Parts: sequence; C-alpha cells; structure tokens
Amino acid sequence: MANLQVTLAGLHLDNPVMLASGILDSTPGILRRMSKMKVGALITKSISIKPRPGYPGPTAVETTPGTWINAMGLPNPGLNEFVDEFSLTNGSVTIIPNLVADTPDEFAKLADAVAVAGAKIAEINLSCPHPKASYKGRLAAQDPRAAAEVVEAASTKLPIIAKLTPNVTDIGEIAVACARAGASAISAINTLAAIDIDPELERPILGNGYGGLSGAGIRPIGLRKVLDIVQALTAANLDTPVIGMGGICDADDVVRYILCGAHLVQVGTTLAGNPEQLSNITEGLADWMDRKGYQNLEDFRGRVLEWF
Ligand code: RRO
Repeated sequence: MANLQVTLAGLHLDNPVMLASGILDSTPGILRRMSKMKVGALITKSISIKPRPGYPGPTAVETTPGTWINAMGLPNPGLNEFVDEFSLTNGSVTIIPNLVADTPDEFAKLADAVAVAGAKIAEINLSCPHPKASYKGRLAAQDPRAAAEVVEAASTKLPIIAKLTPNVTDIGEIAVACARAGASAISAINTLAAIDIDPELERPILGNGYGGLSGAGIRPIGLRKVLDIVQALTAANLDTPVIGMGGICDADDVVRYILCGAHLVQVGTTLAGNPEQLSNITEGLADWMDRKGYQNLEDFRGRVLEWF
C-alpha cells in the first residue's frame, strides 16, 4: 500500500495534496466542507491587515476550456475578522493561512497574529499578479532582496512558505534568496500575468483589466518553474521543500510535479465546479504508486532531474 505521508516544517500531513489559496476557502463553512476531502492541508484565501472588497466584476472568466483568467482583487475580511471567524486550532485538517501585505512590517504583523491564533505555518503571498499596491513598485517575488526581507520579517514566530510568481526571468534565484532568508518551503507558481479581450465590447473581459492565468493550460509552465527552483536549490546546497502548483487537474499531474522534484502540491482552479475532485486526485496518486510498485513519495521524487 502506498504511503502518502509527508512532513512540512515538522508538521505531519496525511498526504501531499493541498488545497491552493483562492479556491473554496473564503469562509469557515467552505473550509469545513473541504476538510472532509482526502487532503493534506487547506490554505485560506489571502488575508490582509485591513478588509478588502475586491475588484468590480467580472472577476474570473474561463478563457479556453479548463483555463481561467482572474482578478479577484484580494477580497477578504481583514486580519481581525479572520482571526475571530476561522478556527486554526481545531478540526482534523491543518489550515494554513495565506498572508498578503505591502511591506515586510505588515507581513510580520500578519504572521505574528496568525501564530498567536494557533497557526502552525503560514504561506506568504509574495506574488499576486495584479495588485494596485506593490512593494516599491514591484512584487516582492520579483526581487530577491525584497523577497528575502519579507521572509525574514515574517518567519520569526512560525515557519513560512514563500509563494512565488512565474512572472520573472529567473525564479530559481528568488527561491534561493527566500530559502536563505529562512523560508521553510517554497510554493510556485502563482498565476501568470495575463489579459483577455472581449472583441464585441472592445474592452478587457475582466473588471480590473489585467488578470492572472490559471488552470489546465499553465501546467507545463508550472512544471518548468518548479524544475528551475529544484535545480537552483540543489545547486545552492539547500534542501528546502518545494510545493508545486499550476494546472493540476488529476493524479497524473501530481505525479508530474513530484517527478520534477516537488515534495507537495496544491490544487486550485480545477476544483471550481468540482470540489470532490480533490479526493479523486489523492486516491489516484495512491493508485498510481501501487501500480508502479512505489511505497513512498521519495521513491520517485525528482526522477526527471536525471534528464538534465
Ligand atoms: O485575489 C486575487 O485576485 C488573486 C490573488 Br491574491 C493571487 O495571489 N493570485 C491571483 O491570481 N489572484
């Protein structure tokens, strides 16, 4: 029988399949429902210090089958209401808050607050692709020094997962900077900077104009970025685990990421109309391992690296 167990910053998780931030995670009720799935951990929608209403609609549109463009605009109730409403300490599945802010100090404040509220680990969103506010004119995850500064500030009270953007030339350089600054894991990829146009209305299809692309079509890009990160970390003698995501729709896609060196994965867009798919993916991974005769994830993790 395949053993799917995995540890992340000392936390024991039943399996490596996590719910990605931004999908089916914006209320305690939806998270409770998702905790019934076969899932290793659930990540919340990005939380900011102040409440944010989000952008005007349309906020998410399917551009080609299975591939979506979104500019939700970080809608969330703000730190205080989040801490009051979301229980981070009980429940059967680990809940990981995803945090978003404009400065290292704000990230530190958010991280410290969720640690006090019982979070065991947090993911910091260094990479929302279409913010109005940004870190000195760029996303933190587009500048190794800025990313490192945020990781350092946020990781004093609990372990931090640094979520990176694919919208850079050298994602490996950013991952190494985050790992050296104390990140306990690197997650990638956030959505690809994108736009789509309605030819009839002669305007962008999203209310915000710009958006981020996710879903089936971006999987090969996610795989390439994860491979780049794993290779860069290995070359720097860092064993920081990588959490792969981008376009995962089924168990084969999870296998693809693990073969590229990912320790865990996150699943998002494909669940939009089909939450049960999360359990199917985890079961499918176990079936694939059984069929291949693998007992542990390490038995095949990173195998594709041998090709390069
Ligand atoms: O809320 C959003 O519009 C959003 C976020 Br925070 C993010 O990190 N990535 C994305 O595609 N959309």
